[in-house]
Amino acid sequence: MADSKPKKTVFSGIQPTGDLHIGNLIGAISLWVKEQDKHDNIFCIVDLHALTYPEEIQAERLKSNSLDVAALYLACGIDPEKSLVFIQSQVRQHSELAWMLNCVTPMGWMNRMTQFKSKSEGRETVGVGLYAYPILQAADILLYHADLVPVGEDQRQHIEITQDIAERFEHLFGYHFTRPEILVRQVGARIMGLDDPEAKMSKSASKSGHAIRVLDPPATILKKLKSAKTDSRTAVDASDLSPGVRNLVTIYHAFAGGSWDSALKRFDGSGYGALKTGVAEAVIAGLEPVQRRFHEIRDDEAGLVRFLTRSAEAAAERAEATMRDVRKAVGVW
Ligand code: AQP
Repeated sequence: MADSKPKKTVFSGIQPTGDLHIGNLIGAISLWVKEQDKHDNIFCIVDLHALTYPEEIQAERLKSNSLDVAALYLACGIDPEKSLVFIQSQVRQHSELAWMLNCVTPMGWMNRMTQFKSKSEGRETVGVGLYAYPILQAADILLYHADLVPVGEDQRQHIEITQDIAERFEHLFGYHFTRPEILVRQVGARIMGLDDPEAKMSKSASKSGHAIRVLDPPATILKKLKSAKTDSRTAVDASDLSPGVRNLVTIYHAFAGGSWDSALKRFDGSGYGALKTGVAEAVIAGLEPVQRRFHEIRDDEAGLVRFLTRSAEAAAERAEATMRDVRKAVGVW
């Protein structure tokens, strides 16, 4: 008998601010792929979010980065038959709802956002857009009445504020948005920098040894892992992992599959040289098919743009259905 339970709607996205790294892959995309059969999936390339660092924008580059990210989604295993994949700026309703949510979100809530604090640190000028970033993210999610948002651990506070914004909107205007829940991996929800295991691996970090890019060639991956920071010991002690060693075992576990215990057992007592080589082998083997598919998809740019435009039209239909009711609730035309 067919399962009559309606599928849950999943929404997530990545900003095209640079080359994706294995943290994005492990923390977010792998979770999307793993769960995609079960749900109604919407995966977005959130280019409007990338405008929050306007000094770093080069228009042509941003457009091409968006295509790279879309090709990577598909190369990593997002199936267009099961998931909607589109570029955020092609669906204008995201900006429209974001404005309405800007108007209902108290500034006190935004002042508590820790990511704003870290992302604005050291910058001479910080735009209002960076401050309001979580509100645009809330609009992305609420527009499709998403039930689940699969993301890395760093996004938890943003999903919580999305629930609060939905509640305040309902209180003010009587319109009910589905309250989204966060979906995170048990292991690998926060991959740390190779050069600094206390800091999240990030696209925008500039040091070359910080992140493994999804498109890094094998020799680069090996080199980066060989120089990953560990600790003053020489061999893995499974009962007492330092942050750097834990990060490496976590990366191995994400690529090799199997249980956390089997990953630990595999390296317990191994020297750090063997650990790093073992991790590199798993990462290189895991990324090889992704890189191959990426180039096949990306090389047909016209085909990719056609696909994304069609998907954006389908997304816009769903978004417009929400916005018709939202406009009515608010009293705008
Ligand atoms: N280090 C990480 N470990 C696990 N998950 C991570 N994510 C990001 N870094 C890690 C998850 O990847 C998704 C994409 O996030 P984003 O591009 O929208 O923004 P971000 O979180 O700010 O990612 P970056 O890589 O750090 O980019 P920049 O440097 O441009 O800000 C999210 O689900 C995120 O949790």
